[in-house]
Amino acid sequence: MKEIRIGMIGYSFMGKAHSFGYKNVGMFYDLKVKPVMKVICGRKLEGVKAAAERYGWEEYETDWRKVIERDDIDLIDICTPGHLHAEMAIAAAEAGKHVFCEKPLANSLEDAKRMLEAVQKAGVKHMVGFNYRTVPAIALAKRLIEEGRLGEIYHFRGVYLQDWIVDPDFPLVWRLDAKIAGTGPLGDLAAHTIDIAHYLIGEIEEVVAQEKTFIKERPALVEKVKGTGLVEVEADKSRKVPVTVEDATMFLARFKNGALGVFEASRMCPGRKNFNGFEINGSKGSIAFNFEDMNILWFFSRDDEGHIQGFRRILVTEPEHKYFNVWWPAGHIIGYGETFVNEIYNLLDAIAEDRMPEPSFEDGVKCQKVLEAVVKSVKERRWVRLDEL
Ligand code: SOE
Repeated sequence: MKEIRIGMIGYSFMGKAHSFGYKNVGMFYDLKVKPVMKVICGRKLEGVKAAAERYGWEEYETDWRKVIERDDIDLIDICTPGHLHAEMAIAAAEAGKHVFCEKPLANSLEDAKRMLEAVQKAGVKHMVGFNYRTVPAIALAKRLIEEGRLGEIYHFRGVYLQDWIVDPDFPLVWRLDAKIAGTGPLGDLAAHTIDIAHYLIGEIEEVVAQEKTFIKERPALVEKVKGTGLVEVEADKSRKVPVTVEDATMFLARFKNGALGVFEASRMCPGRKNFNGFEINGSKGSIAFNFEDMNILWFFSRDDEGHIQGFRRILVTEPEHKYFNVWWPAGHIIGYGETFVNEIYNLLDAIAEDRMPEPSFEDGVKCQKVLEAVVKSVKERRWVRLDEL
């Protein structure tokens, strides 16, 4: 069987999630190509060595350019913070490698467009890590909409809420530094909601936004390498540094198909741990979803007879349900990790069949345009049309 030899750059949260995907995909999916976890790359030798051993990579490296130059690597998987995505993806494309890049595609629309141009010029396959498209309940939402069960779509209401920085003593990690992350929950969380909206509803035409940074400075970060070589985060309370991204963002949107959108992303919502949720209302019905109950889709149909009308709770674990049917018997629910296995199957199968995976860098650029329009709207305090960008 043809091998796809992978070089992955980055080994923290997303590096671990992608490693979980490569390691398990062959156990649940019938593959047409064999993924080989060849080399993992990271800045800190102790950390990346420990990650290689723990996650199951054959080799480890601290210089990402050496990984890209190797002729025994077919696919480069970029799991770094956003400020490095463009340089790495363009170098990988120019070296003739397929590219899988975490979201958001880049920290600017200009960089995202350069990345798309590079992969198209190189003729390589490219995918962006919007893993939530492979949640079985979200795939079912797409099926119900495509079957016309919601009728004409009036509203998309999406929120992505977390609470991990609500403590003012939480240190200034990279996600709170604009030089590295680009934006705060806008690019990190709302990017997912925007992609889900594109996937389920269609393209956005214009936005108007507001944002706020509630906690304007935080303790400096002290990184300690743990015994296992992986990095631990500590706060140096004697030193305060400025937060340069928003803590919360919200925006209104008008979709090209006439639907109205409301989007919110915040990390300041005590009790909301990874509340990636949406509700869609149409002329014939509604659906509602929240990732913290990821195996459930709520569906209301006006076609039901009056005396039995109501939101039904669909447990999305039947063989008919896309992205669940390879896992377990009905009712044996799945979790966050399985969405990486599902998306990595999509990537490998597309490469095997010589077709473009979805979501590709084109979808990544579409999302980046909305992110850029939101930033512009906040700055200029006005509605911004995407065709202005
Ligand atoms: C933010 O904490 C984060 O890790 C995002 O970066 C991921 O994309 C999301 O799936 C979980 O939360």
